[in-house]
Amino acid sequence: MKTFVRIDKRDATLAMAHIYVGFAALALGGLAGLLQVLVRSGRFTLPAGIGYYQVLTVHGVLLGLVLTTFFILGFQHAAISRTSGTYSGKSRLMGWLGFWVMLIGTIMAAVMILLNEATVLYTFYAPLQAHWIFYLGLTFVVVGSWLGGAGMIMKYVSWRKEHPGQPSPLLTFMAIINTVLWIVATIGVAGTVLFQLLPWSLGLVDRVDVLVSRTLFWYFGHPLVYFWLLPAYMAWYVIIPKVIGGKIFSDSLARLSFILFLLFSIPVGFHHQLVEPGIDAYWKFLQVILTFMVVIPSLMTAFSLFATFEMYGRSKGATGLFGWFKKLPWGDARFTVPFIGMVAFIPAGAGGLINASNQMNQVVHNTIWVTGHFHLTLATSVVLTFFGIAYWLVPHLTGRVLTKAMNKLAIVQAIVWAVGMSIMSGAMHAVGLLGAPRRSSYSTYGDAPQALDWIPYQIAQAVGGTILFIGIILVLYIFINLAFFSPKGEEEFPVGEQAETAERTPMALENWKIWLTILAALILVAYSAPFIDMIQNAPPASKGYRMW
Ligand code: HAS
Repeated sequence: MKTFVRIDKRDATLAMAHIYVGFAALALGGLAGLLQVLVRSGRFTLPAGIGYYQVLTVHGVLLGLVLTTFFILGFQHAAISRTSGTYSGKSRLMGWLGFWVMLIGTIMAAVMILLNEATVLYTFYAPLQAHWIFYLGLTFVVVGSWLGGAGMIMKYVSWRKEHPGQPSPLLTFMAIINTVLWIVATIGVAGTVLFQLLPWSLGLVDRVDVLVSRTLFWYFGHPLVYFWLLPAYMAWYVIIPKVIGGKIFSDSLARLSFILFLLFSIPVGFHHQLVEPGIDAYWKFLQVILTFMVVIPSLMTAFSLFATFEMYGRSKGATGLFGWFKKLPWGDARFTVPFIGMVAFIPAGAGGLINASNQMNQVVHNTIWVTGHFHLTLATSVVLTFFGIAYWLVPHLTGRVLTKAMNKLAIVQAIVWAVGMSIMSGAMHAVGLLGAPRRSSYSTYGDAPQALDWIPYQIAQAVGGTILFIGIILVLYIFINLAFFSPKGEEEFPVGEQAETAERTPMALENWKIWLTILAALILVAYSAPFIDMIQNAPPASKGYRMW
């Protein structure tokens, strides 16, 4: 018998509030992206004195930081309420406090960017300096996310008290791992903002140590990308099996892969700093090895997904190595949209391995290849999966249904996205190998002799980017329809079950003492000696400069 489980209305409102902000950021950030590719083509100039880097900052902050953080927190609140039960008043209050603090911080940062007082790109590296209100806004966003995370952890703790000796629901466990990962990672960015960038922008200190601030940033920056990825993996492991009518291959394997992400995603930030002086080659080497360790849980995920698809296909009579492929529900957007994201993750992950390999990194670092890499990982695999989630989550939360027409349009949207991104990201990868720099506008290198060779690729980027913008209009249209206009009804929040043949989940996987101790040890090994070294041998700090 089909039982319909609806999330409590109050929890649904909390989750939807986050998702509205996320989609508003998508609309504005997407528009900024379109302007950027047009400027890079060398055939378009921004009106009204708006600067290229200002638009680039709007794009990166809104899509890389605001869309992701708000969507992820909204999804995780919903996932925990769905699988561990309705939030207590205290958890929900923390959720709301977190939401408002994050929103206030976002508005503060956004206003400063729009006033051209914080044109520092989404990585806000020193020695670029922004207005202090921008840094304070970022602090609010981080603190707000901690409050929201605390609400989730409170619910998890109370569930475990009520169910002693039982493993927590898989989706809740995954959301909690991602929350812990985020809290540990954001300590780095909070450190640089509070102790370096804020005092410096307020004029309380004259100079800032650039290497220390970049190191603290990348201590946060790499786990940040897994904070984006893990909610997509939650959908791939737990939601997709249910949508296709199959089973989760193994609950234990899924939990183990999330634990490995928690352990190995943090002590690897140096792979973003491989060409930076001031860090001993030994520590870079160690962190490159740890980077290859963090690839393992992704390979486990690929294995588990193939197993789920194959088990399902065989149960439907498929034979041969790839017979299962034909049995998958291609007409269902809840499956097809994230599946396109999975396929994109194969070349995207291969690009990541190239980046992480020290010698090859010398070729691609700071070229637009890296931009191509994160448009495949974040802007395709992750974002398409988020869209795929939104197509059932939004109607579930608003008490509506995903209609046949919207389902069809969602598949068209994903195809448009895949075509636009293949052209744009493909051109970025290719011209990156020819040495085209990232983060630079045509006007800064238009006279360089080699820039002539880059022109066809830049035009391709503009074509791909324009197609992607059509994709954004489509997804916004679908979102508004699902949130406000589609018929009232019951849309399922799909949650998969483990296959009968799988082993029981060992409780050691939920022993936080073990995992947090190993995590702390790994961070100390990877970071303490190089960090002491940086401080002891610090060069004269930089006074900094502004980009406008
Ligand atoms: Fe990365 C730079 C290395 C993954 C995002 N990365 C970036 C930046 C961003 C980013 C934003 O080592 C730029 C930061 C900046 O502004 O400077 N990255 C890696 C590695 C991985 C990786 C080793 N990155 C990601 C993910 C991101 C992301 C995920 C966002 C969500 N990245 C780097 C490095 C740099 C870097 C260097 C610095 C470059 C430089 O010099 O500046 C790995 O995690 C990738 C592992 C993935 C796999 C793929 C597994 C495949 C799966 C799909 C299965 C498919 C199925 C469907 C089942 C091994 C799970 C099959 C169906 C069929 C029909 C076949």
